[in-house]
Amino acid sequence: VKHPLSNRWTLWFTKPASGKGDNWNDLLKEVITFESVEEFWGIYNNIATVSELALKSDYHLFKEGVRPEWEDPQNKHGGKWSFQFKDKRSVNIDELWLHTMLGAIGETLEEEEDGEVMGVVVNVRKAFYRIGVWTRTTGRHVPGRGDGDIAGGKGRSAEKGKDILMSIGRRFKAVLQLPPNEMIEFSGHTDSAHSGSTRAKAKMVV
Ligand code: M7G
Repeated sequence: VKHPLSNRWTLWFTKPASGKGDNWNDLLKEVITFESVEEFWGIYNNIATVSELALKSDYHLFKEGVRPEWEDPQNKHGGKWSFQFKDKRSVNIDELWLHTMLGAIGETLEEEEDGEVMGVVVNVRKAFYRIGVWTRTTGRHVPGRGDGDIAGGKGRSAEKGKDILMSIGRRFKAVLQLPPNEMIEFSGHTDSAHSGSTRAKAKMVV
């Protein structure tokens, strides 16, 4: 008996750069797509855990058809909630990443109709582990679009869009077992690239 998931998910891996010539696209590899709980565990039990990965590795778990990149059409108006665990030795990163993946594939990071969660990511870096949840929108008006049109659409008001993102942030923070005084941050994928002075940043914390 297989228990189907609400969506099909694809696991991606970023392997550490070996030389200076390596670019992002050479390093990002599609691993496997699955559609059931049983397939998920079969894969999980046969791949390296996060704590076993080399520095500069990433795992990305995204809805099938969405590349784990800012440039993907379904990500380009979006952003991410993320947190950096700077005390790498004291955090159980394997458990937190597993719970983050289960939140994604079990669709418990959002209400079903929200359709905001595109994927989840873990980065292994020298100074920290970072876990993030990528969302389809930033809850922000996009200049040049119609009035009331929020990045990524669905005809939501800006207020409603922000509420949905804040709700995802609160759920994600609970999954990461963070105390109230530790904040997770939301940032739009394009904020760093072109943050015009007239445009307010969609920075949120929870
Ligand atoms: P990171 O892994 O998000 O954070 O980005 P880090 O700086 O803490 O390691 C590292 C680098 O990977 C970026 O500066 C980009 O060169 C590249 N990179 C990461 N992402 C998520 C993307 C992406 O979506 N598209 C492209 N083109 N490059 C990316």
